Amino acid sequence: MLKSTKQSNQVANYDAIVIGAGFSGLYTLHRLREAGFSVRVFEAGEGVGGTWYWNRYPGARCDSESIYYNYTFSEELYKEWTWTSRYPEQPEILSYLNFVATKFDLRRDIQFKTRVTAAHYNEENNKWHVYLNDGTSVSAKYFITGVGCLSASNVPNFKGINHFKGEWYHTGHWPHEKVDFKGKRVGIIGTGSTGVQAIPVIAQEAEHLTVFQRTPQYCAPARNHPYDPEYIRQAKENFSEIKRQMRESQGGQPVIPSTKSALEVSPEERKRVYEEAWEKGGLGLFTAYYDVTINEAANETVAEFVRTKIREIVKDPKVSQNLLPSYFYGTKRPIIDTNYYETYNRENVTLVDVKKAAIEEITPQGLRTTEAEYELDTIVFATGYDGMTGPLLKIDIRGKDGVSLKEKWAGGAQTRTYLGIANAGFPNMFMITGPESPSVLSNMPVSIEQHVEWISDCIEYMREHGLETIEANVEAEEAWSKHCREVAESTLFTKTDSWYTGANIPGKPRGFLIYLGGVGAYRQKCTEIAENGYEGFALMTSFKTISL
Ligand code: NA7
Repeated sequence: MLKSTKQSNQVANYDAIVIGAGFSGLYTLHRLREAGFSVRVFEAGEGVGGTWYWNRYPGARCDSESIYYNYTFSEELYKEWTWTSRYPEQPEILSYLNFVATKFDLRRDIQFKTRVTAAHYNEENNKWHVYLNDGTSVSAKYFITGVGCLSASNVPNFKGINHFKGEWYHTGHWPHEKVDFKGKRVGIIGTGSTGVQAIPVIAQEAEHLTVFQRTPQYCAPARNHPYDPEYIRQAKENFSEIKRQMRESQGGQPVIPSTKSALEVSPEERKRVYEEAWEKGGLGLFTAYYDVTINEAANETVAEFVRTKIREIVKDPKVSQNLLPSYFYGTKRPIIDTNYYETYNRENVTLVDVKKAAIEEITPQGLRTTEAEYELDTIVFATGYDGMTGPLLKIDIRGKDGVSLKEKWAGGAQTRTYLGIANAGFPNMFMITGPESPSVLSNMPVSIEQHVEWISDCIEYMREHGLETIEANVEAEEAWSKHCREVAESTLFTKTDSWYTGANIPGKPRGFLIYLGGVGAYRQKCTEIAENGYEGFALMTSFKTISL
């Protein structure tokens, strides 16, 4: 439709501006461009990949199974790409996304090495003015964020960090060159999904690895293995059915939810089911019974099963005691690992409990806790992210009347969105997997595709109906946020301090910004809203507002 044009003030104007060239941005570009819109993507990295471009730390891999961790919008693409193993490693996912970018010729509309610093809505011309870190700006009718939920890394503000004489890295900004741990005394802070993946790999190379653990974790073995070509052939043959099941499921993978309570079966039967899940590997413990994340007693049955495994695997009883988690199983990200607990049996690995003896300071030579000093050559921060709102609030986004997203969300305490896609006061702005959508508690590519398709269908609808702006109503937003909170509060998720609740970032208000109703139900809701002429949104032509 519209071609990119230069306005009189030389600002390039597009139909849509997209931030980020990960799974979200790549598909948005493809989809909107195919529909005839002019699109420009801005990406801080030097290449495509998003999360998988930045997270190059040792052991980085995805915890969704490969054959489900990909796009399903193109059967041809699905059939052309062949995954090598059950859980894809970072280099393979990055190759996949590069393959996608080449196949659909996406790079020509992506400006790399460019960070969006601000985006302001101009009510006079109904356009978004987007400011870039090279000092230039561009404008567009639609402003779409594909910034990911976990791209604002969290390096805790430890005293002395700038005086450390060795090297330090955050896992989310890992160098492109291999980091050499040979002969080094390495310290790693953090035992979330990232730390658990990195620890066994670094331990194999480092002279000594000291793990600084604040919260012990529940992990289950990944049992990763190369794919049998016959399994892959069948998956490709059953593409349509797999796609349907993923889209209608709870978590974005074709898992049939259990209808049984963990408490209605005998302890022997429960143990049999948990042992089977443990042997199979993956997230089977999480989905074994429907009430694991909603009932405390049911939850404790899984929690104790994992603790028993830890006691069996880790030989030193003092170390195994320090590794026993006590929060509700699954209310932090359930982790799948490869030799994580086993790594604590190595002679060159030490576990330090920083809940008992907190980190006081990073010293020039290493790290000091309230109890001891550790000499280190390298420190790895596997300390996670300011999740969900963090990536959006890093950008100065301002809607109507110059009100910023930061002001609207009042530091996070008042975070309200409509469907996790739109915000009242921010016309023609769309968030892909924004706060209050299923996002990180689903298989991300499935949720991303659903948002991209919903948003691009909406933009096509606007064009067909000659509409100028679309904006969420305050009432619709309030109702959605309330529903989102009610669903979360009916589970155990809100009872644990985690990055899901914002508790990992000092001063961040507590909230739960993930929709737990499941991707199938959520998709249905979004579809109904669109079919009802975008219920809950105000749609405006240049002449009048149509409120629905
Ligand atoms: P996570 O899951 O947020 O883990 C961060 C880890 O770092 C966790 O063990 C934290 O302990 C620890 N941490 C954070 N700040 C500190 C301080 N100040 N002192 C000591 N320890 C600290 O991030 P990941 O990168 O592992 O995973 C993020 C997501 O990526 C994951 O959930 C998947 O969805 C993919 P805590 O548990 O807060 O006590």
